[in-house]
Amino acid sequence: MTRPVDEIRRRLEARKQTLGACAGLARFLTAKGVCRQLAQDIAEGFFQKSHHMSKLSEHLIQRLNVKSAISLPTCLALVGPTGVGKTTTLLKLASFYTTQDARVVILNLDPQSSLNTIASKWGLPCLGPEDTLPEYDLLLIDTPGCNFYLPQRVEELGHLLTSCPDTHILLTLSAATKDVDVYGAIHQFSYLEPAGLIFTKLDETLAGGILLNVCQKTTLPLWYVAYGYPLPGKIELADAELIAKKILTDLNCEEFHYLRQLIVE
Ligand SMILES: Nc1nc2c(ncn2[C@@H]2O[C@H](COP(=O)(O)OP(=O)(O)OP(=O)(O)O)[C@@H](O)[C@H]2O)c(=O)[nH]1
Ligand SMILES: [Mg+2]
Repeated sequence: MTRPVDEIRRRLEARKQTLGACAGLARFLTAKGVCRQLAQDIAEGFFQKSHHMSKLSEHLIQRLNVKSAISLPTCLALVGPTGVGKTTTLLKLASFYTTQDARVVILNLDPQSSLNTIASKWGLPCLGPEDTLPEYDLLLIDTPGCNFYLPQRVEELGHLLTSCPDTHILLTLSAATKDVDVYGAIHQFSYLEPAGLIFTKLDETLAGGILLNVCQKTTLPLWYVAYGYPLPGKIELADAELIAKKILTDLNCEEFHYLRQLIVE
């Protein structure tokens, strides 16, 4: 028969192990770019329920806000900070929807962009603001990058887009940007009332957890995630399961293996 004191000792030992594993998981998530408080909440939630690794992603999935069932949109304008990959992503979207037999037309509102050259190489109609648009299923609008900390730049962009009614504006952000500037961009670009977010450059960061952080800070849903270069690269409709998997399993550092040892598989 187990003595009560041994039982207490066993429970204390088990509790200590759980606390250690919980701290390990929180550290791992933080290393993956999840902000400290959220990482702690996820780790605690995980250890309160099943400790099975396969259940971990569920704790991330429930915190991701993805646009459900994107049917073919008719008009998308990509706006965002300079260099985040708007033009590249627009071309990826053009390629993605062209392979689904949509008639894609590009409207280039950025005189600096090299979009026209690539679009013509791909046989995609690429027009300027003065041109008459042909019939299309999907109009993709590229815009110039903008220093969003200067409100007048965002307003200018708004004026540029007034000629494009019924457009879903998608704020394009790089996953490899510091959280504070991502939040800054979301705040400053809210003037344009974006419908959702695109995250690019997921291949260039260890810290995909930024997508989770952003979902806690804004109600804007994630529409697309893009990674990979050269073109046509890769673009996907945002899918919570895939994003969670990416955060948990891509580009893992040693801490992940440490974590696996702590959690019963
Ligand atoms: N690794 C990687 N590179 C990317 C991705 N998207 C874009 N890039 C690269 O990022 C750089 C900038 O991309 P652009 O598409 O020109 O960015 P932009 O937002 O249109 O830039 P501006 O129009 O100047 O504001 C280029 O070198 C692209 O090849 C991506 O998902 N992954
Ligand atoms: Mg561009």
